[in-house]
Amino acid sequence: MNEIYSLRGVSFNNRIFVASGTFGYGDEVAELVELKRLGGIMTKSLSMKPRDGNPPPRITETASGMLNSIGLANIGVHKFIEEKIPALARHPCAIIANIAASSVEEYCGVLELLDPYQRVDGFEINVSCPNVKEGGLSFGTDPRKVALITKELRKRTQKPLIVKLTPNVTHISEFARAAETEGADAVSVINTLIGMAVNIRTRKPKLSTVTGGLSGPAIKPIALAKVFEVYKSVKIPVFGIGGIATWEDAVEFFLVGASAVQVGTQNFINPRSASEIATGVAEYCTRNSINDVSQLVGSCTADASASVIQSWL
Ligand code: RRO
Repeated sequence: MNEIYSLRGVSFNNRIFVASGTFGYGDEVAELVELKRLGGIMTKSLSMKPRDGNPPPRITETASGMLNSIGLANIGVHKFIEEKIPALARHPCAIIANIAASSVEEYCGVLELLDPYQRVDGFEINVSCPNVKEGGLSFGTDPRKVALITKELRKRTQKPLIVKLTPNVTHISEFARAAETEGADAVSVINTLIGMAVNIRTRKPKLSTVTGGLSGPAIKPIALAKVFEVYKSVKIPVFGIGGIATWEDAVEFFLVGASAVQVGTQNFINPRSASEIATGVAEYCTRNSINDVSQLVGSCTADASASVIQSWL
């Protein structure tokens, strides 16, 4: 079966990617994972200057999920260019640079610095970090800002531009349409959901920032509904993310309309999970005489008009 997936002229090994923030910059786990079995690596979000992130504790486990409040800790774009791009040169999978910023100017500046590097195959624009005071959700919850950021970045690159959306809004489809209208090639659906956990002995929140972003299997049903909503609302491809732990989960996302998927939290349990999921999806297709995953995309026979979300589409 044909596993290659293309977006704006860039070919990916397959449709299974690893989600930003769960795979570092791609070099840390390279020796553990068969990278040619991945469509690509979404890097940890990069900002212009290095950031230490939020104080600990910034990760806590919950039932079927994980709460994080990393706060955009990252090495900064300059160190990424100097140290990581050379180390990624021989990786046999795509590298998508995820960018997060606190102003439109910073998004543009980081993208302009990275765009000339051939090793950077495309961009994922994070307008959905739940754990920073400036930028993050203040952009991602205003469709006019999502439109403006997309428009400005589109002028500055011919590479794939993927906008990563937050589920922490009423109608995510409104934001997907804003990104599509201004030239995004795809949207990633979804970033983490705002959540909270409390230590009953100390009566204090378990995270230093009180709330954090919930990920893992706990959010899969929400992510599926959001992907379905967005798929029904836009023509550009959707990267489905949210609690994918097995190849069966990935197939569910394809069926509700994802053209590609990202494996996130599961990487912390098994860094090989994405490559194993890629193999599982390929075997499922072969068993079912499916020549290309595109035949699965959106083929869930759900009647959108029977759904309560119909009026949002
Ligand atoms: O670094 C983080 O706290 C973080 C980011 Br940038 C994001 O996009 N999503 C998330 O759950 N955490």
